[in-house]
Amino acid sequence: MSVRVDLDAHETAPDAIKAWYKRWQRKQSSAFNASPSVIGCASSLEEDHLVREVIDPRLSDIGKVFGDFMGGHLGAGDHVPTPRVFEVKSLPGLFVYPNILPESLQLRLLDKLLHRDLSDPQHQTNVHLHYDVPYGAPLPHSEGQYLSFFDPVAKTFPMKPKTSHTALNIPKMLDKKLRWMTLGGQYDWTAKAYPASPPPPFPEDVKNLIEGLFPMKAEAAIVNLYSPGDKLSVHRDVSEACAQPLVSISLGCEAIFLVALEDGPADSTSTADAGSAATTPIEGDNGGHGKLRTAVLRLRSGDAVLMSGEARYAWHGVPRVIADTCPDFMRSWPAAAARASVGTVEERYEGYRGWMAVKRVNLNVRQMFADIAVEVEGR
Ligand SMILES: O=C(O)CCC(=O)C(=O)O
Repeated sequence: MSVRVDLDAHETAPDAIKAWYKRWQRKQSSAFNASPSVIGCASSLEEDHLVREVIDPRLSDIGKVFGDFMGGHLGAGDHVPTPRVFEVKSLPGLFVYPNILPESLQLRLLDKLLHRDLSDPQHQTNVHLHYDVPYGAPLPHSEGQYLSFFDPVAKTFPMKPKTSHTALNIPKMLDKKLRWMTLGGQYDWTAKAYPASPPPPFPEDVKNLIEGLFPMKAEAAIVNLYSPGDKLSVHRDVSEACAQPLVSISLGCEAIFLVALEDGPADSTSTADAGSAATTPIEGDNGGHGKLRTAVLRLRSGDAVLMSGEARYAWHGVPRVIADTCPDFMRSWPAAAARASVGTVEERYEGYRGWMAVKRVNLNVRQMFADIAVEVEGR
């Protein structure tokens, strides 16, 4: 599949898709439980009318990829499960990897994203748009790493509004205000484009993890942060200069993830392979177009979703983050699982114990540029 230069990053979703998203947004939570139309509702995913299982040979070496990320060892309780991969029948190219990341790796990924990468001044956040975000001095012996914003010392960092925005401090920023951070390519949400200037390097360990598991290069990422009540409107990601897959990793509270494509006038796009339960007749005015092909996924901590092929450019959004669903092993993060004793290194995050119990963090990784075939000159 080649890059779709015809797609406009500023275009909004067709009315029928917006209406479908709204219907899901208004549903009672019970609709997300044990519903036959929601993929991932049951405690384990199995082949059914919505998904088919596929084999991904690249995952045969998954233990090594995880071990490298963890600096050589996984946690004592972690066995590396044989990863299972499912393709959504209605949207070929949309793959779900349920529970692919072991628990200790999920915690380590949070550490890296939210202690190390969030406090790296090269990475923009939504808060930077309105405030001068303060940083401490680089930590000694840490190759440019700065003090985590979760450290008690960061509470005193002065934060200046750039415009007439209300006063903010680091705890308030972490509690609710922080909604996204960018890694690698620093996506400009207003221009809906990547700046021409060279991006900061994509964090190498996260890059190796993503590239070891999925068929893509990790060149840009958006780390989305949600609290229950937050949502992400329906949109599509079309600003990358290539059609390589995009991967999305969920940590913390569960969420409902909607994906849809509107087929063109009835006879122009085949829906032959679509699971019938996920083929929705358009309701309301859709300009005379055909059908929606949809998928509703319940994403849990440790799940990954890969959007490739025609699903790479599908409309998608998060209408709901489900309260009280953060897994037990993660609820106390950034504090240690057991209460840390006074004076220990672990104790410094005690003030934020349980922060993650009411959060969902989504690591959404993209390849920005096409793979360039290197021509080797003959002699
Ligand atoms: O939070 C998610 O699961 C999806 C995020 C997303 O769609 C995006 O960052 O473009």
